Amino acid sequence: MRRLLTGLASIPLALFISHVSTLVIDFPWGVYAAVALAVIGYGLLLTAGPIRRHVWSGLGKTHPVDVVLATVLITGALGGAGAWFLAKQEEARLLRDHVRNGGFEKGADFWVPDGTSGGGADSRGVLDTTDRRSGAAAFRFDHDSQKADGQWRSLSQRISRLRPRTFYAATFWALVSRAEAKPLFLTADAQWADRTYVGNELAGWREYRHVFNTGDSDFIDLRFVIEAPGTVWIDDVALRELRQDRPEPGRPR
Ligand SMILES: [Ca+2]
Repeated sequence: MRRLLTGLASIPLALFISHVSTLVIDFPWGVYAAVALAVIGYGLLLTAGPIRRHVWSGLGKTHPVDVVLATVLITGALGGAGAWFLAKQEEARLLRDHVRNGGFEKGADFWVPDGTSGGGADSRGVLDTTDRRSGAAAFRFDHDSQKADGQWRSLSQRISRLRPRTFYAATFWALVSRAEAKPLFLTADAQWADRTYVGNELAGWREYRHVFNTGDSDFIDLRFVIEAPGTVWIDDVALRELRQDRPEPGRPR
């Protein structure tokens, strides 16, 4: 009887662990643990005393074919439901946006203005409620210093609980005005090595995409850096995991 109850209890527990592990801590081993727990729970259920007595020893003797068929059907249905649940969960994970306040609707909350380096870049970063792509606000950089080492301003957000060795795509919308070529870039690595620059066109809001791999790290700093004269607005910043079988390295950045 205890085995029957343990078996019954372990299946919802497995669902709960799986749910928590993907949505709250984003921990892939949690899903594997949940699957293992569900399988063990089902095994306990099938071999529990009451089931053994009534099904395997009772019905199994009088209607063996029916019992085998029913077991196969139930196992298949549960397996299918489990696979469907995991697929849905994977889908939800890939849709999840990891950026907080990416549309600047809560002002500059969660964003860190890193000021200027080198001392004295003529540069400002403010919230703009007039020119924006969505909602009520966007973030605007005004930079007047000529391009030179250390003459930059940045705005960043640390994003943690990411998966190591995983491809992510950061997307954002930008509007550029009175700017020199390549006034601002987005980077996600500590060395600022891999950069996605905005153009200097005056063609209205345009979406940009920066694809990167987390390497051994489980966090990144998503950082916008302005380093050439111009005014650049950014809005609707988002970060989503890419399907691991399709990192889309060939897409334009
Ligand atoms: Ca906005």
